[in-house]
Amino acid sequence: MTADVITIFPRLIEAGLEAGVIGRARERGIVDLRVRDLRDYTDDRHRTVDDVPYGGGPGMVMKPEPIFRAVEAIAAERGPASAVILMTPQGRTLTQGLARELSRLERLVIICGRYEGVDERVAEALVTSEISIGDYVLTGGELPALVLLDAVTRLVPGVVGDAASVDADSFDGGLLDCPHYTRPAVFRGLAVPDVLLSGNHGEIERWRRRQRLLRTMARRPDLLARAELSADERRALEQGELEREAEALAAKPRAAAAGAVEIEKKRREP
Ligand code: 9D3
Repeated sequence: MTADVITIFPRLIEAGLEAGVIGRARERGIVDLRVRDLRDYTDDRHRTVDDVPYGGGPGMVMKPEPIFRAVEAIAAERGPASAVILMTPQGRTLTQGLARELSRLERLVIICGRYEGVDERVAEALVTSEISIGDYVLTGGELPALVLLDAVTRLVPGVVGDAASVDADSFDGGLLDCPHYTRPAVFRGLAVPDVLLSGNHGEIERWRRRQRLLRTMARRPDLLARAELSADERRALEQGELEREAEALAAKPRAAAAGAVEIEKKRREP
């Protein structure tokens, strides 16, 4: 897979792609990720990428010409893109399913917006998908592009060494993860659940599965409708068998910093 990111902050993108699993995948040649400085595709002395909005209003709009030239230059070098993605708050929300679809494509081009937005003709005539990463306001499309590339790249075969940990996301069927612990067995009076020290692998698997169900009920009940549950789990859920324990888990006290207490209270009593 190749991906070319068009941005006015190339160092920000480059820094985000150097570290960790993705950095290693690039070094090993499994993915070919390149950063393009939008200003390299301008033709004026000041390397101008923005202009005032037609119709007036605050802020600036990204000019279409440099973006069209950048995408066309990438196509000339790489061959035509499989998808030209614009990172924008107006896009469809990135999900694991969308990341999976994008990971199967050969050639991605990703455009990062800045300022008030991008000239609409870019969206009309160049872009194949507009994507957002969620409903909160950022200052531009660069961090969203890194989030998208992180989610997509790790799904490319060979990028994550342990295929089981990639598969877990899809096979584990839409439930939240169970709690994890490592040594020591007691830390500042906080003990690891006994079952995890028991060596009884059947019991450990059952405990983990139950924790995942309880956590999902307590924190993300919206996920349960589409989760892959056994017939017995569905039945237990519908008869409310885990309800009280999930409620107790949701109400369980966590670390309390002054400012966080009110925020977390709203989480439990929306
Ligand atoms: C304060 C400006 N807003 C006026 C209603 C519009 C606006 C323009 C540009 C809001 C955010 C941005 C910059 N954000 C992105 O380019 C962006 C983004 C985001 O802010 N949240 C989630 N996903 C994305 S993808 C691109």
